Amino acid sequence: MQNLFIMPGQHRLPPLPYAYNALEPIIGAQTLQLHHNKHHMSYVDGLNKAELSMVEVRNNNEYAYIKYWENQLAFNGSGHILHSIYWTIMSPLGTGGQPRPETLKEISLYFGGFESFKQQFINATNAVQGSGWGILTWQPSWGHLEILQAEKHQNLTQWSGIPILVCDVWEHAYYLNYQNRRLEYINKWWELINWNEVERRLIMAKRGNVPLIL
Ligand code: MN3
Repeated sequence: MQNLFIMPGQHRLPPLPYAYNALEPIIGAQTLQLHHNKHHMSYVDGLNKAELSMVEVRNNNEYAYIKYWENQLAFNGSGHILHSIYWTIMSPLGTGGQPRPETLKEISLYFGGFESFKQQFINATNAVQGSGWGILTWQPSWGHLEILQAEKHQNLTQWSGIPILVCDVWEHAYYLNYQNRRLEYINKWWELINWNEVERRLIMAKRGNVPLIL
């Protein structure tokens, strides 16, 4: 088992596993740079700030703003985790490969086939209301995969689910390249999926291990 303890306020932005222009032409360098260096960074900063503020809150026994800080923990913590996964489950065009055996097995068992899974994932992701995510999650409480939407980063989850494959459909993820054409972005993004990483994450999740994000 992992022996991990991140002190309050010590979260760090993980490096991208490729260059900012590596996902061209599907995701442009400017989009990727802003997304990683500005947007994701702001979630890391927001999470650190919330954790450190909660240390003060506890020390001072002053809970007037507890609702705000709890909201910040959920929003920024979930944003940090989902973006950290998002970078790793994409790969430069042409190197994403095909779905691997364990992934295909679990998808077939629950969704009745890969094409059914793909259609549900794409439709669910495209239909997210406002800013959010399409998420393939391993649900250890049921022993099967599930597709969920997330609004913002933290709403509409099933607790204990472990995200395996995530697609960011906040406008900042695609607007420079696709403007309002979210579905076109999702279909193109599909070609970037790093199936080896999806397989690795699924196998670890089934063992009860959540892969380290940093
Ligand atoms: Mn984003």
